Amino acid sequence: MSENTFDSLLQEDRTFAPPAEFAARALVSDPDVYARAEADPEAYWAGWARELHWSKPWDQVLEWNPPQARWFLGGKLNAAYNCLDRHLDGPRRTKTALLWEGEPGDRRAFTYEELHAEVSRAASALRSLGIGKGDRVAIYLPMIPEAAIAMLACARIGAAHSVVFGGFSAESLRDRINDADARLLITADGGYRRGGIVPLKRAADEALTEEGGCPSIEKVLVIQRHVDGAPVGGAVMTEGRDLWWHEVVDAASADCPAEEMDSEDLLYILYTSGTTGKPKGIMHTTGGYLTQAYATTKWVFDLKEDDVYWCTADVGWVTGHSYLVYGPLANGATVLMYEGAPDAPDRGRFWKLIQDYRVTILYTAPTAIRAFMKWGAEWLRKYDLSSLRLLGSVGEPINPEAWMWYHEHVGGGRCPIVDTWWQTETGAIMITPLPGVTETVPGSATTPFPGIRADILSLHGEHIPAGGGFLAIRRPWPSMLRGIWGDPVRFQETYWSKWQGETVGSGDDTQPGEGVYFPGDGAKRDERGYFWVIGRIDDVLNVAGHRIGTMEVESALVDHPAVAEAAVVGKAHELKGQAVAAFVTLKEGLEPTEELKREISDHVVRKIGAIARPDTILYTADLPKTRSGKIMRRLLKDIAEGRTLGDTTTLADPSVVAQLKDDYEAKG
Ligand code: 6R9
Repeated sequence: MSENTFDSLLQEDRTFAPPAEFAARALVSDPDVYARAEADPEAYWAGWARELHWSKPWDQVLEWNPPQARWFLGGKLNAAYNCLDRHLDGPRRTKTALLWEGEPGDRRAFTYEELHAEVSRAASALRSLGIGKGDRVAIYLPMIPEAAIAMLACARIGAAHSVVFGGFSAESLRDRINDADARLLITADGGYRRGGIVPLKRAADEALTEEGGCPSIEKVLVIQRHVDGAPVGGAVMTEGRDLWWHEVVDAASADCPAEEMDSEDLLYILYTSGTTGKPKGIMHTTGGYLTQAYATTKWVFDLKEDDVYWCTADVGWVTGHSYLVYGPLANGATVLMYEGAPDAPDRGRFWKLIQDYRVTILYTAPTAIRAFMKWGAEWLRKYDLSSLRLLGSVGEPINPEAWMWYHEHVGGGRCPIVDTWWQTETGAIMITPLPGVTETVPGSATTPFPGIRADILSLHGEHIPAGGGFLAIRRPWPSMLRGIWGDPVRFQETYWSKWQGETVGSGDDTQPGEGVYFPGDGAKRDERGYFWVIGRIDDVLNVAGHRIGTMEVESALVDHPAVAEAAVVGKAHELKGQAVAAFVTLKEGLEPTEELKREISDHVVRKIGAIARPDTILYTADLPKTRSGKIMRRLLKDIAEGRTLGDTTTLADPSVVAQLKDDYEAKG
C-alpha cells in the first residue's frame, strides 16, 4: 500500500458486520469474550491451555521478568502428541488430517491415524540416527507432506527444528545451519515450482561442502519426491553422510513414544530478517506457543469439525508453522497443503483446488490476492467456490481494493474476512477480527485478539488514543518469542529497549517501558479504536509478504567484485507491495553496463535466494549521505519511486511512516 494513500484509508467507511447466518453458527458471537479475557488474562490463557493434553499440569501460569517470560511453569506436554495422539481415541482417528496435492497433480491423503504412524516412524528413524532432546535439525524441503511429518517427528523426540524456506540459497541454508549447530539436515531431491524442478539436494550439497561447509551436520536424510513412480531430482548421494528417507523411515518402528517436554523447552528456531545483515533465529518454546496457536486457529478461523482448511503459506515461514501445522492439527482439523505455484498449469489452479477439495476456509496473502486481481475474475468463474465460508489475510497490509475484490470475487460477498496481524516473533495471531463478532473495515486488522494488550504509542511511550505511532504490545502473551538463538543482547535491544527507561501509557494506566514489546511496525488507530498497521519503520522490507533486511541485500551486493558501495530501499510495487530497489556504486574504472547489472542481480539471488532479487538496480557515482555518514534512504526511496526532487531539506513527504522512521532513527 502506498503510504500516501493512507490518510484517505482512514476515511474508509465501508463496514461489514458478520453475516447473520455466519454469526448464528459461529464459535464466538458474544463480544463479552474480550471483557472476560481482560478481567483475568492469566486465567483466560490457562483456560485455553487446559484444552490441550498435558502429562503434568503446570504449577504457575506466568513468570514475567522482562524481557524473559515463562508460561505454564512446571507443565509437561508434547506438541506432536497434541497434534496427533490426542485425536486417536475418538472419531478423529479415521478423519483426514492432511490432504496434499503436488504441482504436477499427484495426490496424497493421511488420516490422523496414518499421519501419527508416519510421524512416529520418522521420529524412530531420527532417534536411530542419534538425534534426541535438545538437538537441532535443519529442514530444507518443498511443500510435501514430509515437511510437516519431519517437523512433527522432531517435536515428538524433543529436537528443535529449524525450517529453512526452500527458496533460500545454499549460502543462506549454510548460515542458518551453522548458526543453530544443526546435527541433521532433512532435504529432498527436488520439488516442483511452475513446471520446473527446484534442485534442493544440489543446493544442500553446495551448502555442506563449499566455503567451510557445515561442520555440525552428521547426516543428511533425503526424501525422494516421486511423480508417476519416477524420482524427480536425481540426487547424488554422499556415502556415509546421506541416507534415503524411504530406506530409513519406512523400516523404522511406528511405536515411538513422545518425549515428555517441559512447557518451556525449545520447540523450534525460525530465522527471520532484521535490521542487520545477519538473520535472527527466533526461538519458540512448547506450551505457550502451542496454546496460542491452538486458540487463535480455533477462534479466528471459527474452526469446526467438518471444515477443510487451506493455508497457502510455505512451511518455511512462520505462517506455515502456526497455521499449516501446529494450530490446525492441534485442533484436529482437515488441512490442505499444495506444493506449487498458483499459476501452474494455469491461473485457475487455486480455484480448482478449492472446488476439488471443497475448501471451506482459505488463508492467504495480499500479494497473492493482488496477482489474482490482475489475472482477472474470469479465472474464478470457471470453478465452484461455494464451499468457502471464511477468508483470511496475512503478511502485509491489505489494501482496501484487494480486500473488496477478495470479498466479492473469492468470498461471493458472503464470507467474512479476517485480516490478521502478527509476526515470526509473536508466534501466533495478535490483532484480528473475530469473524462472528467483529464488524470489519477493509484495510484494518481491527482489534487485538482477546487477552492481547496492543497499543499505539508515541516515541516516548504516551498512549495515542487516535492517530499514528508505534505499535506496541504491553503485556506478555503465551506464544511470544523467548529469545534470539545465541544472541540475548540483540533480543533485548531489538524488541525491549524502545521504551526502556520511559513510563508507558497515560492517566491511571501506566507501566515501566522495559516490559513493552516493540514489533517494528508503524500503525494508526481510528475513531472506532481499530488498528491499521502501516508497515515496518525499521530497515526491513516486506516483498510479496516476505521479510527481507535491506542490510542483507546490501551485503550481498557489495560482495560482488565490481561493487564498491550499495544501498537498498523498498519501492512501492503494484503486486509485491514492496520491491527491492538497489543503488550501486561501481569500483573505479568499471563500465556501468546492463550486463553487469544482470550479473550483480544474479549474485544477490545466489547469496540469498530469488525472493531478494533486485527489481531495479541504479548506478550512481555517490550515495547521498547525511553529515554523520548515514545513507539518506528517504531520498533514495523518492528516486526509486520516481518522485521529483526539489530542495531535499524541504522534501515534503506527508506520510506517517516517513515521519516515524525519522523519529526512530533520531532516537537510535
Ligand atoms: C505472519 C508474518 C511480520 C511483518 C509484520 C508486519 C507485516 C504481517 C500483517 C502485516 C499489516 C497484516 N504484517 N501481517 N502488516 N497487516 N495483517 O507475516 O510474519 O514474516 O515475521 O512478518 O509482516 O510488518 O511486522 P513475518
